[in-house]
Amino acid sequence: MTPRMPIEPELIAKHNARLEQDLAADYEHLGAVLARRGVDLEAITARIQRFAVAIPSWGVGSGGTRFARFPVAGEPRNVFEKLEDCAVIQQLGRATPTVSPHFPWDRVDDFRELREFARSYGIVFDAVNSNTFEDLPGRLSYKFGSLTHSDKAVREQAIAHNLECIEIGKQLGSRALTVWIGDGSNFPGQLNMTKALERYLESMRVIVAAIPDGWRAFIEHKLYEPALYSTVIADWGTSFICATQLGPNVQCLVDLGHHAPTTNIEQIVSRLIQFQRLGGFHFNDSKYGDDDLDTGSINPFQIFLVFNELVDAELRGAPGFAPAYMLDQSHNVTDPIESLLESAVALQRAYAQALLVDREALNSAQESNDALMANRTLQSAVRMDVESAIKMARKRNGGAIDPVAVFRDSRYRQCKAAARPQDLTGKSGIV
Ligand code: LRH
Ligand code: MN
Repeated sequence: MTPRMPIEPELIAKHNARLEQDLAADYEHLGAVLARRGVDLEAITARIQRFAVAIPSWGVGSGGTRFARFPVAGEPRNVFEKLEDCAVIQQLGRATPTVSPHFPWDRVDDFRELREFARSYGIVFDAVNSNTFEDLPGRLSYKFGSLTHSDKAVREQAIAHNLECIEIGKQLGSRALTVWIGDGSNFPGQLNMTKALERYLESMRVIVAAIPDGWRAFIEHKLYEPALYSTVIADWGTSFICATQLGPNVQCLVDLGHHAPTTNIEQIVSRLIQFQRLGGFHFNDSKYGDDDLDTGSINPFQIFLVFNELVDAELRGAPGFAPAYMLDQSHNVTDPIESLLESAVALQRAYAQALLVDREALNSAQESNDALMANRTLQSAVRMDVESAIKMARKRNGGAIDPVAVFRDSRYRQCKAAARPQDLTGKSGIV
């Protein structure tokens, strides 16, 4: 069944026809440059074609901060409209075939209908995200925590929500549950930090016991926010210890924005790979805190260094290496569809450049402590212009050579602004 296409395929073909000749010339040039290095461009392009990252369902709406949120006209009002927009990103970019949903934000009455709706666009559901950081009317409050709350009734409510997310995920065809909790404290002395982690493990054991065969549970750590003094799952070490305590199907999820600015994230990634606990990523970028900015928009070298570890693991066949790639961003001043298109490309770029690292030269420089040559080996890969390889991979996957140009020319956003009337008065909050 050919998936439904939200954008006229003829428009993509018209745009590609104008760009194809230049692309062929650039691609041939890159092929010659890489051939001189003994690298087969076709092999690189084939790997880029297989690269995939999940779209966060909450990412196609406008994001905001605690100060304000400035909605984009025509933004999605429910999960069905979110999936339509995700289908645009997949049709034009051909690197985002899955969507990671969040509950209760994406709750519907009939999850099988939702699965069918997604399938009609060729979209599949990725890891489900639980939410025990917001209160629902008539429910116990998570003000002082959820899975670690001192009140057993609140912990049981949070556990029940996660069990429900697993049941929903089964109906949607997901194969993982991501558990991020904001539990922590704002004052020294407010929380018994040992008891809090004991309660976390006690609660997670119930959740993990309900994880179906073939599924994984991802623990997402975060340094701070909303808790501003201590966070129960604050860093990769705590996440790793908990994963090893909870079972082999429990792994650590690395959200790039969840670390102090100076943290060496690529080393955390190499550790989690080494001990087979790297569950996956929430890719984004940041300058200060958990800014959830577009991937590669602030520090593209950071993303490259992370992919340098991932490609090394992929090429050496690291045991248990199967990271789930997802974006987790908040689009406050751009069109979310354009930002997600560009962010998927930023990941393809980092992946392609990491594939160009001369690993033999790097290894001998490292073994002979030739620091300059080792760093230069990485620098020469990250300096490679791989745009034509990414464009060729996208075109061969049936996408647009210039997705943002086609998106703008399609006037999709303007059409949706008319089709999705809503009040654009900004209220605060990230989604
Ligand atoms: C927490 C987080 C988590 C999501 C939320 C939307 O900061 O990264 O992954 O549940 O953002
Ligand atoms: Mn995240």
